[in-house]
Amino acid sequence: MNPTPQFIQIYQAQADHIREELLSGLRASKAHTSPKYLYDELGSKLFEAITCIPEYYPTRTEALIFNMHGHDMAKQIPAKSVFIDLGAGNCDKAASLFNVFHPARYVAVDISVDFLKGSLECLQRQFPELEMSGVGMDFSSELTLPAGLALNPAQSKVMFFPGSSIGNFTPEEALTFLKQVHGECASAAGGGLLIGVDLVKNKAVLEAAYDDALGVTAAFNRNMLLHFNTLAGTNFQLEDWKHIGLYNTERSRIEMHLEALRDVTVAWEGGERQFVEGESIHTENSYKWTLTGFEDMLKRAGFVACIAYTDPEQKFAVFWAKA
Ligand code: AVI
Repeated sequence: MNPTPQFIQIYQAQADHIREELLSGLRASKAHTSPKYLYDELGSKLFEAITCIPEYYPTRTEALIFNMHGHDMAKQIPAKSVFIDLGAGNCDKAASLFNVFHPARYVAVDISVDFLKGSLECLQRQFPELEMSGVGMDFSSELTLPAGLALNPAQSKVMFFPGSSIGNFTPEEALTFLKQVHGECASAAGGGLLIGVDLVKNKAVLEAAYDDALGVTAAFNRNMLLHFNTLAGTNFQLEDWKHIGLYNTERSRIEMHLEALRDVTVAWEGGERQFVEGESIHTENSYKWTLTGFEDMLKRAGFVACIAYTDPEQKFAVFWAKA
């Protein structure tokens, strides 16, 4: 067995393209950005801190569900499959399941191969028998696994998308994405999707999770302004902006915004945008699903059978969706 993981980088957006995307969102009448810009180096660390705060229940609850139901899941999920981890990050979640699902191969996909390298090489030393590959790609708008992976068509594929990351897609984007996932894992060899989904619940519980007492989520959101300054050359000042995390009941989503505390002019080379006090930049949506609503979407995406595993309070669900 080759003890060195294979790495493939598909495409990295160019600095000019990123700057133009950010500035066009800033110029829009309702200013907005893509939540992917929350994750610079500090933003990723702040997100890790969020997963530890008492109010942010999703990470803990998902881990509880895997503890409670992992062995039942393993009866449904084909063993000796290729385990494809979408948004693998530090690979910890998938690694904690290797001894439950016994995959034959592990493919970790993340926006940056550089970020994956350290974790995957370390993981390979822990699991020398398991073939591992890292793929650097932004699959949020298009998911096609690279031919360079040389996946064996006779081997089943299990796609893994934990953490309720699907909540950061609009329902339309989520359906398109799930169809692409289905296209990747459907084969005569069997296969499917293991996905974590945050469920609709009491507004106060949701809002506390996205506006915690310690202010970690506020720091995570406001840090995007510093990232913006780095990527687009803007002159955002942290003291002009406050974090907002509110549940929009009609749309079943948490909305994060950055609200101007006073009239502010944001400038960059060749342009500027004025904000009046109280005006905001919409930085993230985090959709919450019902069990039936999400199952319905999985079926519309092409999955033939679904099992939902939940915690006793039904805060969160992990679906196994058979392709
Ligand atoms: C990554 N994603 C699933 C998180 C969520 O809950 O939507 C991001 C996050 N935003 C604020 N807190 C956590």
